[in-house]
Amino acid sequence: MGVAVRPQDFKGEEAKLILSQFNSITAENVMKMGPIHPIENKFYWKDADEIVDFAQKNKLKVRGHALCWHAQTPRWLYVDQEGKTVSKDVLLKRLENHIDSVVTRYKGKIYAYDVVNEAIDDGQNTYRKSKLYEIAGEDFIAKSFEYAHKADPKAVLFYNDYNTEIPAKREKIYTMLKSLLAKGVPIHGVGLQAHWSINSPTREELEKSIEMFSSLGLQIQFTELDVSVYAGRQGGQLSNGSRKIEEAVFTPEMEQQQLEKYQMIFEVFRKYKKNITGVTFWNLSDKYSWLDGRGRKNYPLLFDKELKPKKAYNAVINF
Ligand code: 9MR
Repeated sequence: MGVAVRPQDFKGEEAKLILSQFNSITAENVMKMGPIHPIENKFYWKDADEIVDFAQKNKLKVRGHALCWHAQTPRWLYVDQEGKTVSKDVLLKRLENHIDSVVTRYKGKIYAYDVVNEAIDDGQNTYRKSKLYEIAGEDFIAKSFEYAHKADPKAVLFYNDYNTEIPAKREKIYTMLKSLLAKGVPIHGVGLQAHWSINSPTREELEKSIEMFSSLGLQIQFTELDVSVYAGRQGGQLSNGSRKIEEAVFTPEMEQQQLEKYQMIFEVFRKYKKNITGVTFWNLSDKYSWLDGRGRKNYPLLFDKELKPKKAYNAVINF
């Protein structure tokens, strides 16, 4: 059971909560390419090291997140000194250097990686039309896995995405994974992000996803679990840019609906426990969640703003 953390969570009450409830951590942001590799020949390791050191000291596992993602990439990755877009060859070399450096540094300390994050399109296209795709086509996906595997053959490598319970997107991810496996690409698992809400997914949608991805022989991890208290699919996308957070109330209705959703989710997780090798929550408590950045306060986690267990927590652990 894991949680996405920031270095500032390693102090005081937050640290105690992490250590009492979780045995795995993921860096919410500080291991992404932008923060860790801001300039071509310069890495900024300090924050990522802190995450790994905290885990080592306290015997926690670490999931690495994320080696290759279209968002939070540094600008230098795509352009040459004159500012012109680089060739596929150059882009792949840069990607290899990045992946190799990160995976080698943390070899034996990070047991699993989200190697490629969110490469599939939410709309009509198969692949997301990202800068990575524009320059390298779909090859950047297989290559990323090969680079990671070469750097640490023991690391468990995941493809990670959101909205994996929506049939059209699930199908596209399934087809891509199947073809990567058929080509012998070293991919061991699929990360289903699980940015969910009080009204989605349904039990059927969730079970179907687990069954489909397991049928490929891949292990499954739920990598970014939270349950928004607002209706609608939340997806995994970035904030709407609004900086002002309106203090919305966590109503008894929200509390009840969220509790029921969490209860259903964990019933399904237990039913498929043979296929699921990890569940990671995206943030620790309702005191801070990335969802707050969408303009209104959200309450998506199992611990409240005072870090106390919510009713949903009891619903999850008592079965
Ligand atoms: O929680 C992260 C948030 O603090 C960042 O601002 C955001 C943008 O980079 O990324 C968030 O985490 C994302 C994760 O890395 C990948 N899946 C979707 C998550 C929520 O956007």
